[in-house]
Amino acid sequence: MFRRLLLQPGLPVHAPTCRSVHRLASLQKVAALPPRRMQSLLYPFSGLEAYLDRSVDRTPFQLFHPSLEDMMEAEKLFRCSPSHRIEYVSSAERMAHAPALKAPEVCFIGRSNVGKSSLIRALFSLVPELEVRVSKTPGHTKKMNFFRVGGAFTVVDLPGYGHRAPRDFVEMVEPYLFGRRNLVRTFLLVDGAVGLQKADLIAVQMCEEIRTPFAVVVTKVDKGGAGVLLSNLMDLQEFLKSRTSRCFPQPFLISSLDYSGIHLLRCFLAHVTGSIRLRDTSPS
Ligand SMILES: Nc1nc2c(ncn2[C@@H]2O[C@H](COP(=O)(O)OP(=O)(O)OP(=O)(O)O)[C@@H](O)[C@H]2O)c(=O)[nH]1
Ligand SMILES: [Mg+2]
Repeated sequence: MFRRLLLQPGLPVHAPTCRSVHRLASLQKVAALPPRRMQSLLYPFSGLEAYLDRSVDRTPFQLFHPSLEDMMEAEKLFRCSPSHRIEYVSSAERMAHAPALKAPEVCFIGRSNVGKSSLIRALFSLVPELEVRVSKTPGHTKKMNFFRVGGAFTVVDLPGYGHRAPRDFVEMVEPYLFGRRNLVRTFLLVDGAVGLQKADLIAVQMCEEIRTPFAVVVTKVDKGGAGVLLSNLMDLQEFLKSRTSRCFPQPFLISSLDYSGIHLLRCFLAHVTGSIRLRDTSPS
């Protein structure tokens, strides 16, 4: 199935980057922002609502709407301590080489350059010493990279499909998606500035066929403007509603640049891996 996603073989790229903690990486800093700014950072869909026709049903976009307290609880999991180490485990080119980990696992998949590694880096930004490599050149991530979040869960950064995908992308990723027993959620990333592409449609079909439920993450919401984003979002929502049965109905809007939606996604990861018990997820 994924074979059709390979447009061009990959070339090695080496672009190590330095990291510092973003000022909005922690909720404590976000909570000090003016209320409207805080609201749109934590729940990015709320920032788009003003542009939306009154007839559009908002419900699917707000299904997962945890309180600030729940997000704070989730954030604790993304902080390192001697008893809760957040670390890179290993990389694997084949399923047989994937580390034997028992904790629930989530993985991030999407076109090359859609922002998978950047998202993982933003999720782990409270651990600046943890290196997650990103690059503006497509095809940067060549292997499946495993990151352990204490004993709670594992996050897997997968290589991208499409332009400059690794030559052996299919051999690497398909057996993982179909065979990894502890995989509890697949996150399919779609670029919010360009919308669903042909290759993404194949990926959605693929996600429908694997045992694990999946959710869509809309990346780069800081780019392209609200009109373009909203139009792409409505098309995506319509497509997911009519063509999927295993996809969580709410797309997660994120920007790894300005941290929109990162705190909400941290909380969702903590929730789907059974790492926290939520108090309330309905919109207030
Ligand atoms: N404006 C903006 N740019 C982003 C965002 N996330 C990632 N990028 C940029 O997109 C480019 C690709 O980012 P990566 O995170 O390396 O993408 P990837 O999906 O891991 O790519 P591959 O490893 O090649 O599959 C980089 O130049 C990032 O800086 C975002 O939220 N907003
Ligand atoms: Mg990458």
